[in-house]
Amino acid sequence: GHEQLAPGAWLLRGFARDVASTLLADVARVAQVAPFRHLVTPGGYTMSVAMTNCGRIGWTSEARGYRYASSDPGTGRQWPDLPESFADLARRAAEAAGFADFDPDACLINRYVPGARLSLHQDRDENDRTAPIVSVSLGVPAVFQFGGLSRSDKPARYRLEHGDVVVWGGPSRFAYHGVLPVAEGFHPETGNLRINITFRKVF
Ligand code: MD5
Ligand code: FE
Repeated sequence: GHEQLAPGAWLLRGFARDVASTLLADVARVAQVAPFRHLVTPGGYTMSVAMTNCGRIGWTSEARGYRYASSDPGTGRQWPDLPESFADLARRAAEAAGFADFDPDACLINRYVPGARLSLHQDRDENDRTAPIVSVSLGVPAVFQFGGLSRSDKPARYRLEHGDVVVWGGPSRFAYHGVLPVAEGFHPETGNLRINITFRKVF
């Protein structure tokens, strides 16, 4: 079922379940070329979530700020190509939520161990403010916080499970959001990890 969380925000439960194994194999291939690493925020805090990217450009954080870069600062090499399985899923999910012809140029992969979290934030580093963000959850579940356009809006909570996809577009594109510390758990395909893949159109 397609559940509307707010204007422009659609939760597609289980949408990626049947391709999840393929997605995870492709995550592993990406990580062989562009290893996961813990980025440091401009505030000097090392993130508990490990990250890597694929596609034309990737999101990184450094002391001087957040930015999109066409090469991996960790290796100096270009980010790996967007796997076909990723591009196909992103496009189909966007379409199912009413966003035709989604053509992402950036794909951020987040890896959570138990206890890892993402504090409440907005995604504002993308130049294209009309395209949605498509997010795929894999592995152990997490509690997602979905707030409003003001940091002080009390967030709603949603449990996101293996294969769930959320499309954040329209007025929800700039809502505050976060991930509560991931609990100890086990998933047959990821062990104790949660993996989240986000597809974005930056330019
Ligand atoms: C995650 N990642 O579960 C989330 C999924 C990130 C991030 O937040 O920045 O890497 S993407 C959730 C998202 C994106 C854009 C808008 C909204 C949520 N929203 O309006 O709630 O690792
Ligand atoms: Fe975010």
